[in-house]
Amino acid sequence: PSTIYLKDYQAPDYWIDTTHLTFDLHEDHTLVTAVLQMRLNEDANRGEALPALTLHGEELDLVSLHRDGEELEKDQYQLVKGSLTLPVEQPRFQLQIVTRIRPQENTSLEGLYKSNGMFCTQCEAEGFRKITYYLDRPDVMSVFTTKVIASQARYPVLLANGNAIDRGELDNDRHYVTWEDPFKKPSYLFALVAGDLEYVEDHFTTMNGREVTLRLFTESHNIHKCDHAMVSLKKSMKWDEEVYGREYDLDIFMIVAVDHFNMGAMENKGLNIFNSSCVLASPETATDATYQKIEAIVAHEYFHNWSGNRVTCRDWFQLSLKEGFTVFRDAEFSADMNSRGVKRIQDAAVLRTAQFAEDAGPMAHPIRPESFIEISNFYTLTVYEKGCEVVRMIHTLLGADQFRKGTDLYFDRHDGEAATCEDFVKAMEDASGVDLTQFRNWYSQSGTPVITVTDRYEAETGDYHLTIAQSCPATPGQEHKKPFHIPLGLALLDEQGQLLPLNAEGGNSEGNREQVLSIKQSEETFVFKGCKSKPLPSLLRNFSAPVRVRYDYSKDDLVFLMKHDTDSFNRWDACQRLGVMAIEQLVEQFDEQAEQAVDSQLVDAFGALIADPKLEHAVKAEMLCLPTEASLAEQAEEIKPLAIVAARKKVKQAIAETHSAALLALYNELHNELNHGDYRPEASDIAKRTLKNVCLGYLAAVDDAGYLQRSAEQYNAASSMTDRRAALGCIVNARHRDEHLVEQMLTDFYDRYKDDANVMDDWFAVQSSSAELGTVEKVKALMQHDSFDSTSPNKLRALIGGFTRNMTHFHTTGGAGYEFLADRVIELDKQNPQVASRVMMPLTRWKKFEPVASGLMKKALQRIKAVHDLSTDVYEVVNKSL
Ligand code: HT7
Ligand code: ZN
Repeated sequence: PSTIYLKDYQAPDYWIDTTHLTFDLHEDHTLVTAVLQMRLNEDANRGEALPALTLHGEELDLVSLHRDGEELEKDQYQLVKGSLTLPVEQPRFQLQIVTRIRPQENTSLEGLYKSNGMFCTQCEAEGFRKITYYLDRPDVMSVFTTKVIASQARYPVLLANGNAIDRGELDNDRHYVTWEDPFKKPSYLFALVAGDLEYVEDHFTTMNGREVTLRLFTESHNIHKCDHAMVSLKKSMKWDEEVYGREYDLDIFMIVAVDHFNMGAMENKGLNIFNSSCVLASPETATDATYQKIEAIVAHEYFHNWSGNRVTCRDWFQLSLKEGFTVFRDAEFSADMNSRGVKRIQDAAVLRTAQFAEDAGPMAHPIRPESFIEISNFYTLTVYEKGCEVVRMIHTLLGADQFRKGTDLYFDRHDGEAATCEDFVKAMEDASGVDLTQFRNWYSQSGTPVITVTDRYEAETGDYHLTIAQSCPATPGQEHKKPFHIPLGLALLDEQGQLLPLNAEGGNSEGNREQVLSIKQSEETFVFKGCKSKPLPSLLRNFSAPVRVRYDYSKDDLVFLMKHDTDSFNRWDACQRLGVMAIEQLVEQFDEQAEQAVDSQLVDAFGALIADPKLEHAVKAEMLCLPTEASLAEQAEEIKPLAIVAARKKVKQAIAETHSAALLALYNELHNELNHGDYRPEASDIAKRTLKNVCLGYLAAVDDAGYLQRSAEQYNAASSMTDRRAALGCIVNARHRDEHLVEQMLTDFYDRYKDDANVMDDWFAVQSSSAELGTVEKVKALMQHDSFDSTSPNKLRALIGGFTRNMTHFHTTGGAGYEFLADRVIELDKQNPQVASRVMMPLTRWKKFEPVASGLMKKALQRIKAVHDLSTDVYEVVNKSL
C-alpha cells in the first residue's frame, strides 16, 4: 500500500459537470449506468495534448464504456486494480459507463450494500468508486440526477438526493423514481435507499418562509421511535438559522435509519443515513444518554448541510474543516439545549481520556494530517474532537460577534466550492482583523501541549507573578514543535473564595475577574497587582484549550476549588485531580494482600459534595464520578491494569461506605421527585436521574445486600430504560454479586428486549465490559448467541469493544484477551476492514503497559502483521504501531 501526501495535492485534469445515474436493482446484482458530462480543467492543463482520464473504481464489473456515443473496445482503455484509464479527444465529452455490482455480497458496508433486506449506500470517504468508475475525490463537484428502478413489492420506497421529479410503474412489478439534486456535490455525498420502509412526516418553515417537508424512514417495527429525532431536527434547523443565519435549501429533508452501518450517521445531501442506534428512541428502549446522543447527531448531520455540503473539503487532508467545525456547531447547540457546564465537562473528559491518548500513541497526527495510507483511519478523535477545540479557540480569541462575521464570510466566499482549512482561518482573520499566523500551528502540529504554571507572591507589593511555560512532546515524524498560540482562561481566588479583579501589570486598574490570557511564547510571566494575600489560580477555565496543565495544587487547594470555583469545568477538574491523587497513591503501593487506607481528605470532600444543596444536580453527578479507569490509564506513566482497577474500586467503596446514609437519602429524594411524572428527556429530569443513578452506583459498592435489593427494586419498577439499565449495571457489577440475581436480571432483560436490535447491543456490552462477568470465555460464548450478528458493526462494537474496555479481563488473563482480539481482527479484516481496524486500536497502545502485558500485546500485533493481504486499513494501523 502506498502513502498519500498532502504536499502532492494536484487539482484534477477534468471536471464532471453533470452526473446521471440509473440503478437497476435486482436480488443477485445491480446494473449501474452513469452518464457523465466531462470538461477539461483548463487551469490545470494549458498544454496541447489532452491528458488521459483516470477514473477510480473498485470491485466493479465493467459492462460497457462509451465516449461521445461510441463504444470503446477493450484495447482502447486500461483496467487495472482500482482504476480505469482512457484516452480523451475533446476538451468536453460525454462518457457512458455501465457497471455491474453485487450489493448483496458487499460486507464492507462501503458503496451500495444491503442491511436487513434494504439497499443503502455509504460513500464517504471513498465508497462511491465501488458503485461506478468516477473521479471519486471531494474537489470534483457535479449536479446529480438519479433514477432508481426496483421491484415495487419488495422496495416500495426508492430514495436518492434532492427532490423527486418523476416516478412511474414498469412491467414485471417494477417501478422507478427519479431524483434531482440541483446543488453541485462531490460523490461522497451521494446516497440511495430502496426498501420496505415507513415514515413519519413533519414540516418546517424556514426563516424566509419556505416550507420544507421532513421525513424519517424506518422499518415498520421501529416507526414509534422517531419522535425525538424529528423534534431534534426541527430544533437544529431553527438554531442554525438563529445562530449562523443558515437556511435549509431543498424542498425535502430525509433521514433513513439502518441497522448495519460503520459509523454513527452520514450527511448525504437531503438524504441523511443513520445508524439506527443514533436515531431511534423510546422511553422504554433508550437511555437519557441515548436521547442526548440522538439530539447531537441529528444536529451534527443537519449542520453539515452548510459546513460540509454547501462548502466541502478540497481533499481528505482537510477533513477537519468540515468535521471539527461541525462538531463545534453541534456542541454549542447541545450546550444551548441542555446544561452548558455539563456539556463542557463531558466533552473535556472524552478529549482528555481518548484524544490525549491518541496524541500520545503511534497514530498521532495533526488535525490536518500530512499523509495517510487509508483515509478511513483518519476519522479520529483528533480530527473531530481536537478539531472542534481548535475552532472553539478561534471563537474564544475572536469573541462571538467576530466569529460570526468570520463564518458568514467563509460561507459566502466558498459556497459551492471545495475549500481548505487555510480558507477557513483566512476568512476568520479577514473578518476580524485578528492575526492567526501563530495559531495555524494547531493545524500542522500533533501532540498535546503541556502548560507548566509556577507562581510567586510578593507580600510587600501585593504583586502576584504567574509564569506560564509551554512545551509539546515529540510525536511520530515531529521531533520539535513551535510554540502554540493558546487561549488560557484564568481567574484568581482569594482566601474567602471570591474572584479577584485581575489588575494586570500595565492594564487598567479595575480589571475583569475572569480573563483569557493569550499565550504565545515558550515561557512568559504575567504580574497581577493589588493582591492582599497569595491567590489561588483557577487555570484553563472552561477548558479553554486542548492542553494539559501542570500546577502544583495541594489537596487543600483542590478541595477549596471544588467548593468555591465559579467555573463548572474547573470544579469538576479539581475533583478529578483529587481522585487521581488518591487512586494513584494506592496504585503505587499496590499489594493485593495488604489493607490500604484511602485518602480521608478525598472521602470528606465527597461527603461535602453529596450534601451541597446549592450545586446544580447535573454538575454534582459529574463531580461525584471518580476518574474512569481509562482516564487513569491515560495519565499513568506506565499502565498497571490490575492495580488501577483495584485502587479505583477501593476508593469508590470507601466513599460509598462512609456516606451511605447521605447517598441513600439523596437517592430517595430524587427518586420520589421523579416518580410523579412521565418520562421526559428534558435536561432537568435527566440531571435528576443521572444523579440518582450515580448514588445507586455507589450504594451497590457497599457491603450490604440491602442496597443491592434497592437496585433490583428499581430494575423491576423502572418506567424508563435509563432506570432499568442503570440498575442492571449496578447488579451485574455489584461488590458482592448475587449470582442468582445477576442471571435472573440478565434473562429478564433479554426476554423483554430480544426483538430490539439496539437494546440487544447493550445486553452484549453490559456483559463483555463487566469486571465480574466479562471473561474471554464468556465473550466467546456470547459470539455464538442467537442474537449475535457478526455482520453488524454495532454488535461487534458492543461485544468486542466492550471487552477491550474491560481492564480486568482484557488485560489480565495472560494474553488470552489479546489473542482473542487478534483472531477477531484477522477474521474481520476480510469482511469489514473499517471495523477491523477500529476494534484493534487498544492493542496499539502496547508501549504504555507494564512489561508483561506490553510484550503480550506486541506479540498479538505481530501475529496480525504477519497475515498476507491485509486491508490498507489494518495494514496502516499495525505497521505504524509496531
Ligand atoms: N461524515 C460522516 C463520516 C462517515 C464515515 C466515514 C468513513 C466510513 C463510514 C462513515 N460513515 C459516516 C459522519 C459525520 O461525521 O457526520
Ligand atoms: Zn461530521
